[in-house]
Amino acid sequence: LSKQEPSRDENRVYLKDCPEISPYLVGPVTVLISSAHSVSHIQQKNPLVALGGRYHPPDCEPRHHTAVIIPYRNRQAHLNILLYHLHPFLQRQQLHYGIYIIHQAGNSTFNRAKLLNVGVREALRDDDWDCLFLHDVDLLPENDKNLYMCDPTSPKHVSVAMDKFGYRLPYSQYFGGVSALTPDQYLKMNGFPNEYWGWGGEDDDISARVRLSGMNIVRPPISVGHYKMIRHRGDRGNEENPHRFDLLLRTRRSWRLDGINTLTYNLLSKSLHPLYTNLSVDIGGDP
Ligand code: UD2
Ligand code: MN
Repeated sequence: LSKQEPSRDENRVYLKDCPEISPYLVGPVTVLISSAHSVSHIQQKNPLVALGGRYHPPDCEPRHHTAVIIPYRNRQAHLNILLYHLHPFLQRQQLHYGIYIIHQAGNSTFNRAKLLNVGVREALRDDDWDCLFLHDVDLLPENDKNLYMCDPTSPKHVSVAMDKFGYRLPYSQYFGGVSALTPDQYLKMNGFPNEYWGWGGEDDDISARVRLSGMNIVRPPISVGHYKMIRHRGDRGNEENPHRFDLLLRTRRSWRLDGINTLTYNLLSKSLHPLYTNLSVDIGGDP
């Protein structure tokens, strides 16, 4: 029996804490982007994943509670590949986790950062997560020592070495792809901008918010932060945002005025799928 606090979930038996370092980690993993993984096949391979894409280690009390938040529209094939890889990956890290798909309903221009704001608010309504992982649907981690846990002191940029950039950081302030924040860090920077409609710029705005709110960016070692991006074309409804450079010039003035404190949306549905929780949301459109 463990010493301190009782288990979070009263229905669970009293377990001892998970080890500091999971014994199940293997390091680099080969990620094959073969096409079809059916939902039932992924379910069979992950029998301990509960409805809504939720997981608790069966044999110890987890030290970390991570919500994986994925902005999403019309990428079913990518989603299935991600779920196929990510569920076993996260289980090897002995995390308590949940996977949230934030689906932008309707045909308005895609808005990745606003969807992430919605995801954070809804995930924290759902459970007491201590770490928010903001995750593109098409990025597959290639090393399970890339721990899906937060840094308690600083926002973490995680996808530091992607195949599409030759496994290097494209530029020093880059914050796209996958990042991780505690709820406190997220609140301190007033969340993410809501005004970036279409492709590009929102990641640089988020990066600027980190610095403007007095924080630094930390990163895992390049060798650990390897990702494969599933090759794809630009999506209809996510054309390059022509206003992104103008918006970025204003971040210094706008970050306190636009963010989690001004977020509005209409939650159309919340449904628990076997491998993830789907939130379909009306976030309005490009004014
Ligand atoms: C880069 C960044 C990404 C973001 C974007 C600019 C990388 C690896 N990622 O991605 O984080 O900053 O530039 O906005 O550099 N999505 C959908 N449906 C759509 C459109 C987008 O689900 O119709 C989601 C999906 O999770 C996707 C993400 O938005 O992975 C980013 O869009 P992208 O993959 O088209 O952009 P990309 O690869 O240039
Ligand atoms: Mn992409």
